[in-house]
Amino acid sequence: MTQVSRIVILTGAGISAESGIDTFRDSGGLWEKHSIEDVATPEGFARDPDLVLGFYDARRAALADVEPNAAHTALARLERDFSGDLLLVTQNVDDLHERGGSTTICHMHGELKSALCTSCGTRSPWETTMIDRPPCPVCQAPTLRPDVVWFGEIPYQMRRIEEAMMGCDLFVSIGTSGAVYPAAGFVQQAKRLGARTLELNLEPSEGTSIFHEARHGPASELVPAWVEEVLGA
Ligand code: BJW
Repeated sequence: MTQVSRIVILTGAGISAESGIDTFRDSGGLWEKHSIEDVATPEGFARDPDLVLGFYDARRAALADVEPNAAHTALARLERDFSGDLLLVTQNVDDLHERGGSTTICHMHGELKSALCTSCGTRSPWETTMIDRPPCPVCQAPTLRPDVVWFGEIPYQMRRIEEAMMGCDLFVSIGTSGAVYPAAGFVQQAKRLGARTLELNLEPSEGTSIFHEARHGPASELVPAWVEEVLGA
């Protein structure tokens, strides 16, 4: 592998699949069991807040039963041992990158373990349930919602991501179907800016032909092998 000095990594649900967290669009995934319009839009939340709060409460509670896998820990090793710049951008709302040992993570679609107050706008760390309408730790209003990015909302930290994309020489996409924008457009953006692009996914994603290189297989195998290559170069 040629020497690289600035890497942007984008991860999606596929990196957490082998830890036991359902993906969205695979067979048996979350969108087969729940309607996107009902649980992942602001309109769905306004229509039936109990349904949405219950959906995210259950997913938050389920985090207690899963552990990071070899792909998460390999990315943490890369962060620790890589001498260049690295930004890990995840679309995932789970905390497996943190628990795998990564420390600098950009959660562009928010986090299950965070609450957003719709009254005062504060984002607070959150471990328990929201369906019982607990008060916001800051303004006390019983108006918390999951701090996740639904369709039609603007993802977090877009400026930070764009800045990192501008200077990167390698963009790597791991475990994402490439079906949701703006993340699905990062590969084109990176290419336009002159970066090399690599896909690591179980199967070809929607945008697989855009990447300079695509490797297909389970993240727990592909990611540690790729990290080994980068650190050994
Ligand atoms: C493995 C594996 C293993 C399995 N190893 N791999 C028309 C055109 C363009 C855009 C739009 C459009 N109409 C509407 C839009 C915009 C819209 C959008 O993209 N819609 C599409 C459906 C077309 N996007 C938005 O609304 C976004 N906001 C926005 O655009 O704002 C405007 C703006 C942007 C920027 C600047 C200024 C303004 C917001 C999108 C929010 C997405 N939210 C969700 C829910 C989050 C909360 C929650 O978790 O419930 O985010 S939806 C869901 O999809 C979740 C995920 O992060 C996201 C992506 O899914 P992901 O991670 O790719 O999972 P899967 O299941 O799709 O794929 C898993 C992959 O893993 C598969 O490929 C497997 O093969 C693989 N895999 N096992 C390796 N072991």
